[in-house]
Amino acid sequence: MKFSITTIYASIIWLVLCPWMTELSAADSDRPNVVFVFSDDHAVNAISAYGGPLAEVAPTPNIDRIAREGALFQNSFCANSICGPSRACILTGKHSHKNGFMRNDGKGFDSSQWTFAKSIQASGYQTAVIGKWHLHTDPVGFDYWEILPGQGHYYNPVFLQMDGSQKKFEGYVTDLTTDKSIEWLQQRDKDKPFLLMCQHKAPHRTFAPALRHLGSLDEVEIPEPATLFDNYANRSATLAKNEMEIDRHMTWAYDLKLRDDERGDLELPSFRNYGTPEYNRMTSEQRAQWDAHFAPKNAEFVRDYRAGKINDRQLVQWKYRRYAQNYLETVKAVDDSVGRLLKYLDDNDLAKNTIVIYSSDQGFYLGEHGWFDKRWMFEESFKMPFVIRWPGMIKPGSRPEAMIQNIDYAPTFMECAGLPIPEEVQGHSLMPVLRDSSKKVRDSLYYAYYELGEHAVPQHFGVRTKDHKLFYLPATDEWQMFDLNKDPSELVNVYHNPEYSAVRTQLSQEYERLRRKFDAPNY
Ligand code: SGN
Ligand code: CA
Repeated sequence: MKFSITTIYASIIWLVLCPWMTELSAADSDRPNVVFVFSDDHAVNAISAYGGPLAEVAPTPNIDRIAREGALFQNSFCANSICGPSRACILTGKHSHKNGFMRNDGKGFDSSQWTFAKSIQASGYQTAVIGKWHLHTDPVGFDYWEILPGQGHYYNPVFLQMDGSQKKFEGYVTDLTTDKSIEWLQQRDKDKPFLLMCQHKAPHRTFAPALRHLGSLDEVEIPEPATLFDNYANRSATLAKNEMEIDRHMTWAYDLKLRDDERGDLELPSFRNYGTPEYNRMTSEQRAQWDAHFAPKNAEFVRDYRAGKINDRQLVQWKYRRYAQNYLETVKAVDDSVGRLLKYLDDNDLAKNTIVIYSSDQGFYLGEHGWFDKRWMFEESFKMPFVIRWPGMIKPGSRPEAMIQNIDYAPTFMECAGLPIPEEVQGHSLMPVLRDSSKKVRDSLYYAYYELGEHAVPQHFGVRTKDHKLFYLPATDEWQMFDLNKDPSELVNVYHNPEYSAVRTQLSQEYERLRRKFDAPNY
């Protein structure tokens, strides 16, 4: 290889300047820190600041504090309602077909591509990701990472270490993820801005609460959603073929916490049996606390069921109640985590110059349409919570109506850090909305779901505007269209209704426009 004199001089100048340039940006105290608290499957309906039907029975005071002191985005959505793909959209600012992580199939995130984390790290930020990652390849763009393998476990979980080893920790995953996040904050270089991504497994299936929260909602009546007994009429017949019903598909031991040995010879309609992986991981002390909560309730249920006191409808209601209580109790530790992180920022004089965000990879059904799980472009799983605090920038108590999407996070972080947004990024920076909550960033959203059959949800692709939603199901060549104002629960497909022909034309054109704009692949 030949080197010209100019190349050698340029290299020397670069070597001398490089550390100095990093120092320069590091010393730039105007650049805000970022604490991104991200959970898994946390529905907006289970965050009290969003004011849904569960707000009173299951308050989330710490997440609500972020909303009170900052902004709560009322129309925040994902681009693909499933875990790994949502995370890839966040890192890259691009739709799934562009970042390549289209489904949770274990293929692995291509970490050679651009991510905001890499850029921010290169610009002098200290970066860390701790907790659930679920992208199958090691994190890149982080000075420190400690992640759960795959979905991870709730009790006594294993964390993957940067040196390739795996370590098991005694305790509850949400608390451990928070402990590790705070430890990282404590040991960081205090002269540099930082990005911390604290990513919880909770409240993902199997909805296993922290022991200290077991029974905390025992005395609370949990309201049932109006569509708990949805019969799936007036929409695609595909909906009735789902495998995500509380009634037919929740498993007794795994989801509902009624073990085979507690059930005895009682015949109960069942779907699959996934066993009791979390219970099997517990120490004897942990099990004793778990059993003290569940065993008497399970015995009473078995007795009543055997005595014929529970009819089919009541059985669904019992399952809903059990599911919702576990889910909402699991959320409590996530809210505690937010409280601990906010306290750390307060105690260390960091609150003022730190952006704090709470979000979750997609929404979730809490009995709406009779479902658990996500995936569909219906509101409950399409929506993501997004609350953000940035003192001095965001007016406290803001409630922006702008339709935002997870592909917007990367460009927002770039602009916050004073960095240029690459041309290829498909999302928009939210800075205009953070400055002025009446601003919007788009008129319509593009959605694409590519999974191949889990929970029997077919692939579908659509557009949502402020007032309407249209999506296409290639497998059955069907279109579904909903009037979000008249029918917020999305119970009637108006695609073939002549009264909507003008809207239908306009939405179809918008859908095609977005597909061209984003260079979406054929079905
Ligand atoms: C697991 C769950 C599913 C869930 C997917 C995706 N089954 O497969 O119920 O839909 O994860 O969730 S389980 O038996 O493993 O609990 S995601 O959050 O990773 O997208
Ligand atoms: Ca998820």
